[in-house]
Amino acid sequence: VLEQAYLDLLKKIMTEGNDKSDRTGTGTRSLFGAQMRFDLSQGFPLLTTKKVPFGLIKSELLWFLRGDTNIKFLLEHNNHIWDEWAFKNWIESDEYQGPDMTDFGLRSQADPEFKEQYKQELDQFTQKILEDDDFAQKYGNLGDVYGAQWRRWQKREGSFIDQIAQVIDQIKHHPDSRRMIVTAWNPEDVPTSALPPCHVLFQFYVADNHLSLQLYQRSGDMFLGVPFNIASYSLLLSLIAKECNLEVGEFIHTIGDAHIYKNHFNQVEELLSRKPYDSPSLWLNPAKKDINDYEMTDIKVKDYQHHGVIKAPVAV
Ligand code: UFP
Repeated sequence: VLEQAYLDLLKKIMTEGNDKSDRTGTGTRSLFGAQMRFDLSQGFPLLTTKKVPFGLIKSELLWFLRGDTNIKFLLEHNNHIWDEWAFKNWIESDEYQGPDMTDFGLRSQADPEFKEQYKQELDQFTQKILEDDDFAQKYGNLGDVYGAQWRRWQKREGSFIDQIAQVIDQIKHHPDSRRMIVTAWNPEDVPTSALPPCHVLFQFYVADNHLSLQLYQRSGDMFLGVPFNIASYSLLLSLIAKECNLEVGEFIHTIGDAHIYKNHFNQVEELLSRKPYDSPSLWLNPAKKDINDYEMTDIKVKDYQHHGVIKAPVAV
C-alpha cells in the first residue's frame, strides 16, 4: 500500500518520539530526520485512511506555479488555507477599524464568542478581496511566499530568477545534473517572515527515463499538514515529468522535525486503526504539456476510495 510509509512513520513517532514543547505551546511528540518514499508508478499517494481534499491541493499548487502570491486566486477557487496570513496584515493596518483581533488564532480557540466575531470579520475581509480589486491588491498579497520564491526570486541587482523554468530546462537538457534544485529558504527574509518556508528545498533526479523528486521539509505536522504536502509535491512531480516526457519515479519526503501534536494523538490512533484502500490514480489532461497551462479541470484523481474525515484542531 502506497501510504504505508506514512502510516509507519506515524507509528514510529508515537512509539519512539521525543516529547517536546513547541512554538505554539501545544506540545508535540517528534523525531528528527524522517524519510518516506512513495513510488508514484504504483499510484497517487493521496491518503485513503482519511479523506484529503484534493481540490485544495490542486488550486494551491496552480497558484504557486502561476507565481501568484495574492489570495484572490485561492478565494476564487474556494480555497481558504492562506486566509489568516492576509487577514493578519489587514487587521494590523491603519485602515482596519473593526473590533480588536489581536492573537485571533489562539483567542478563537479559547473563546467561542470571540470565534464568532472573528469568523464574521474574516468573512467580510475575504468578500472584500473578491469584490474590490484595489483592496485585493493592497491586502490580498502575501509577499515573498512560494509563488514568488519559485518563479520570481529577486537578485541583488534587481532582476529575477524563475527557478521552476530553470530546473525544467535542466531536466530536459542535462538530466544527469546534480544541481537540479529549487530553494525557498532565504536567510535574509527569515527573521521578518511570519511563516518561514516549511518546504525549504527540493531536488530532481533522472534515471531510466523516470523523474524523481526529493523534498526537504524543515517541520511537518504529521496529521494535518503532511498529508497535503505529500499530495502536493507528488502532483508537482507528475506535472513536471509530463512536460519533460519522463515517467514518474519516486517522491522522497525528508522531514526535519516530524511531529504529532498532543491534541492529535486520538485522531492518529483512529487513523492507524483503519484499513487503507488501494491508492487512487492521477489523471492529467493529455492535451496539456506545459506546466503553465493547467487549469483545475485538467487535473483529477480517479478511483479515490477513502475513509471519512477526521477533525483535528490546527496549532497556531
Ligand atoms: N506545517 C506543515 N506543512 C506545511 C506548513 C506548515 O506541516 O506545509 F506550511 C506545520 C509544521 C508546523 C507548523 O507544525 O505548521 C509550522 O510551525 P513552525 O514554523 O514553528 O515549524
